[in-house]
Amino acid sequence: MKSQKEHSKFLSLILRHQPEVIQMSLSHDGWADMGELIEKANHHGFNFSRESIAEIVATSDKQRFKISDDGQRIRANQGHSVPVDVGLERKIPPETLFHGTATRFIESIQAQGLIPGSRQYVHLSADEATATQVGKRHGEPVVLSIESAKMHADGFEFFLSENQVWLTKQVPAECIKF
Ligand code: HQG
Repeated sequence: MKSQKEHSKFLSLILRHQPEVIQMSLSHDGWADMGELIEKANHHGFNFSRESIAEIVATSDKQRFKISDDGQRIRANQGHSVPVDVGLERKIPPETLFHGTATRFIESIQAQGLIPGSRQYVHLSADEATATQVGKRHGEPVVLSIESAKMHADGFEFFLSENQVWLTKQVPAECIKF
């Protein structure tokens, strides 16, 4: 039987990256119908119920998902590679934000700055500990300090997702402290 973590990762796959894996599509604002999701995921060996999804959403360490007020739909709060508009809140960032990455990417980041890769945005955090955890996913972690207030003054937009992840389209190398 698959673990709750495997089920959570599968929800991330469907709601952020590849809904087509189970022949679903997301609404323009990122929602998936719960009933359809449960039925189609169950055909792919993932045994979801409304109760088990509610538990994953409630216990997600990063609060990755949100269920609509009427309980009929679910979406990811951030992290998408598919082009959806979750209505992110534009916000003035703090002086400094952090980005966790791996040592093997540093040379390229020094040359290009931070780019979103397959995702819609570059992901930043307000605290260094979170950034270290994110970096560890890719290898030997390094935490970069981002001059976010300076970027904002220069016209870059910042957004804060429902689950408190800071997002921006790109970070020029000259605004990164290595
Ligand atoms: C790196 C997780 C070379 C970037 C986390 C990162 C996060 C470059 C990797 C969220 C580069 C992309 C996102 C450049 C950026 N050259 N490498 N110019 N610019 N990179 O997974 O930020 O647990 O797409 O440093 O907690 O690691 O899934 O992004 O290492 O919030 O909910 O390219 O995903 O959340 O990797 O992680 P990712 P990320 P969940």
